[in-house]
Amino acid sequence: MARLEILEYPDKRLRLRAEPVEKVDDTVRTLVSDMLDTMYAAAGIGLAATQVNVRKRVLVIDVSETRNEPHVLINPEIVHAEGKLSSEEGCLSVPDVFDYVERAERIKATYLDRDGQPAQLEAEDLLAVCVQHEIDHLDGKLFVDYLSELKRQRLKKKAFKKVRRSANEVPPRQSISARLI
Ligand code: K2U
Ligand code: ZN
Repeated sequence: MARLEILEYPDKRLRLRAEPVEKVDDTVRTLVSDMLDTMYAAAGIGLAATQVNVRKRVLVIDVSETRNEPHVLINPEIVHAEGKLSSEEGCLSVPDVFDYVERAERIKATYLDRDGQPAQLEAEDLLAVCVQHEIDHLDGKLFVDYLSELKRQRLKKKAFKKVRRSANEVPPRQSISARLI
């Protein structure tokens, strides 16, 4: 079981659309285990394969207090949605940004489970919001895309500054002699 690197906005790979899983085999099951490891380690309640740079339509969720009731959805599709719910969202791929997003209050989704068997999930409230948030990731969409243009411009500017700062912090490639004391 491994903890995977989580891509962070504005990484363009977060914008790639994930492809359907053709066969739920051991490779997919290993990915699911690693995604669950990564989600729990990051204290998240959901994680999509896109966030760990894997372009497969796989997501994991655990909204339980006890952190031991995982949902694994492969090739998820929302087949029914109703109601409206505005709730504060965050994202492991957009650190330190939290804002309100309106989504469907209740959904029904079809998917394949870890054994490749067709299944369906009826969800409401936080679980419904999380499923929609994670499926957005599989479509290359982030929750910040629902914010106002002004908010998006501000957080984009801040994110690019962070990327430039971290690039400058990486020690320039030095000759060996320069590294000797
Ligand atoms: O997709 C993710 O990044 C995981 C989200 C799932 C989620 C977002 C909004 C509404 C419901 C679920 C995170 O788990 S949100 C919570 C969070 C955010 C940053 C750091 C830790 C936890
Ligand atoms: Zn997210």
